Amino acid sequence: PKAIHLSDYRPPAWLVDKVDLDFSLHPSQTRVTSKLSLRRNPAGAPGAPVVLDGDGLTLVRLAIDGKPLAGPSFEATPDRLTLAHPPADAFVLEIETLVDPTANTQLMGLYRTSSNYCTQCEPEGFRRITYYPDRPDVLSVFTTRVEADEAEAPVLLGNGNLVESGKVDGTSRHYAVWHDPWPKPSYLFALVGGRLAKISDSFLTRSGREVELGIYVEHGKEARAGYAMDALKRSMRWDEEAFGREYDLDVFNIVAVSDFNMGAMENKGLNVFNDKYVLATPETATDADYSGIEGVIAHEYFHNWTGNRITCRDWFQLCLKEGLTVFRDQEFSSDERSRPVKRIADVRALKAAQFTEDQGPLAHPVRPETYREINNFYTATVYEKGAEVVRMLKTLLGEAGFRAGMDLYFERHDGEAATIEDFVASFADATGRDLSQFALWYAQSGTPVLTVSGAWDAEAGTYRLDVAQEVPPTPGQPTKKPMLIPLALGLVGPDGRDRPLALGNTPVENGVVEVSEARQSFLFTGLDARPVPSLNRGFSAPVNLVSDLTEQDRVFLAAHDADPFNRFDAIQRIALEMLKTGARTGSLPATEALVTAARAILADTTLDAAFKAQALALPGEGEVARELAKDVDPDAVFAARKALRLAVGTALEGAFATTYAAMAATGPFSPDAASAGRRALRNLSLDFLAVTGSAEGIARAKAQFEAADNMTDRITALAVLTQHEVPEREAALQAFYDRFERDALVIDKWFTLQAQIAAPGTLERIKDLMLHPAFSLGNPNRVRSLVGAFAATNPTQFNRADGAGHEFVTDVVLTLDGKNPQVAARLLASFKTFRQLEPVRRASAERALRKVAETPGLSPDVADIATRALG
Ligand code: BAL
Ligand code: ZN
Repeated sequence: PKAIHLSDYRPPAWLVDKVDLDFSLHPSQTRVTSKLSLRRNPAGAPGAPVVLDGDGLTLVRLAIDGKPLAGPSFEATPDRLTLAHPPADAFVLEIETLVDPTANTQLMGLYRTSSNYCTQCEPEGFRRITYYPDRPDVLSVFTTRVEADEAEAPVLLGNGNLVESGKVDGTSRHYAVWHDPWPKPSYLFALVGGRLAKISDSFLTRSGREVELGIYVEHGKEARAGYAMDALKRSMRWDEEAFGREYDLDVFNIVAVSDFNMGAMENKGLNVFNDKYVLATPETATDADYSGIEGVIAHEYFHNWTGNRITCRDWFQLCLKEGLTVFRDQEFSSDERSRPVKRIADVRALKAAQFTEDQGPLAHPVRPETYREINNFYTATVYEKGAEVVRMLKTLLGEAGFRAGMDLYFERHDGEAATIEDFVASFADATGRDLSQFALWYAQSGTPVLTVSGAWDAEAGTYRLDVAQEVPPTPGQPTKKPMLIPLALGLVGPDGRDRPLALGNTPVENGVVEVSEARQSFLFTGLDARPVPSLNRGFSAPVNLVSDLTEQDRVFLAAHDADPFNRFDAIQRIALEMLKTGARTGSLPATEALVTAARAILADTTLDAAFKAQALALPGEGEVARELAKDVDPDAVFAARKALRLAVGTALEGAFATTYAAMAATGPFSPDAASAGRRALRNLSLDFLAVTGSAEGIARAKAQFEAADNMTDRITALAVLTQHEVPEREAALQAFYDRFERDALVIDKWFTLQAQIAAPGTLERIKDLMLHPAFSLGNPNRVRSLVGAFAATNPTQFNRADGAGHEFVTDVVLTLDGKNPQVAARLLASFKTFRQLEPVRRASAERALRKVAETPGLSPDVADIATRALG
């Protein structure tokens, strides 16, 4: 496919004032009639033809202002409908197409899932339903009539409010008409039809609108949707309080489906969800699942303003809605749970996914300037780094300045398709600040490296911080400009307390200095003793920090830093340095410093359990590899990590045993954050206590596995058992399967655990599991839980030195590409780190990628990833 460039943007030549859709649902021949009220755009190219997008469409009939159209007055191919000489500057175009939802395995457009009908239109799925100007800057008012056989689809849902429903006389069919008064782009269109159960509730907005809430699930799963409903109502209230945003329709519906490419979709008034982010009971969902549900429900709901009421001008602006909405859902979860623990979890995820992306061949700016396949840009950079950029804006402008900017953005752009420039200008205009340097965060890819060193002058009582910044080269961007980096920091005195921060006579506001030059020094004055600097507090900027802190400084910060994030970061950094040395040299350095820091954190009664669990969970193999950056031998990383786990587990055995007992549940299961934190710390202790593989450790895990009254405790115990080559492993895996075999979402966890076993037999095990009746290549959750988990979270086996892991994954990619290119491309993107591998594994990964790249007939999705990865 050819490259599309941001600089080529042109306004649409034709606008659609309203669209009336009529769907006659049928498993293989769904008839779609669309009436578009087209009007020439005064701002568009004069005299331009009408060119509508299609994708694999079959045209049945065409009419203009009611008159059938034939012959040379139009040209229709499966991928385009052109009226070279449209009759007037405004007319109604009627289009009838036929689509086959059952044959739609791409899960884009109209498709079937568990016999129900549903749609996914973002980014370019609507063109698989009917010919349309399928671009986000064409906003229209949609009215949708859906008709179906009543027995096949008793429930018929659309965007907006229900205006009419009834039976079709003399037939077994019925219909519903939905009207959405808010103009929207086609990517926010949705319909659902099927046999679904509903749980109902309601919400009263602050201005008094009564909103009917519905969550639709497969029959029998009603009892699992309660937590999602609760999260929805909390999200609706929070957006009113935190951003002044109120819901704007009489109905808000969510439908959970089991075949879905993404996590969920924010269609106006009709969110469609991967059921993984709706369904939960204590027996089937982990604490991570519960917080995932809360976060995704909030995210999709928050899109109603950031994405729907204000949408994107073009797909280059994807971060305008995604980065901002991730920021909003992170803030929501922080308010609902523990702010520091949420921040730690988010930064862990950011580093694992986004820093890794930034460091490899798929690196791209938060707002890309070119793409070949937009589906491949729903990335950690657009989403998570996009959220970090919004967070930095808030840090720079302060609470009030940030809110003023958001208010102005909503006021100016409601009902529009906006750009990043519009967004940034709202903050600049609301606060009077020049944000032109800041805007580089949207344009420059790569993670900045901030190198910091300190100089203490005892006589003058000053501490000088010398800061250098550099953004490494990334694809298409060999050189970079200095960024504006908000660096939150503290100077911690020997007593463990923060000293007041002053540069000369000027106090530092909110503890944030602004780094804006390639090299810069900050002279802090009025100090009574050499401080230890606590840098990038709260991870105020998404940078790689290189500092001259010693291991001793870090032990000190781990025990005393007033910033909880940096207490976490200090202990993690101690561990990371040990792991890097261990992986490079084959033997771990002395581990006392880590043990001391870990012991202090475990014993600190002021810290909550969730924080302790995060602080004591050693950096993952992926993070160590990313830090090593080149010639990585995943086996050496694994060995170093295992040795360090052993050292800590052995040294702190008594403390972990005490903690394990102390964190036992005291009452019935509750998914709240405090209870989840206790489970996390208890399960972390369980893991460390079993690290030697001792009979006692294994027996404890087995006992917990058998006695657990919730999925978190059961699956962690099973995870501990699967790491060890013991007879208990296979027995427990079998018992787990027998217990949950009818529950696909739980069986996904069973697939994942087996895909993660770091042993040579795993590849064969996965190949066998792909033949298991519970597995299906057609279902994205199954593919991700087995093959995706293998490629993304089992570095030793995916990167086997004999190349078998790479070859296996690319074979699956090629098989899958014919069915579902989006999921195939995602899977192939797991190769993004291959250049950091040592030469033998790097060569094997490259061979596998080349084989993909040279395969004829690839989808644009897979071709794009293969080409850029090799790039
Ligand atoms: N818009 C795609 C799914 C999401 O980010 O909400
Ligand atoms: Zn989103």
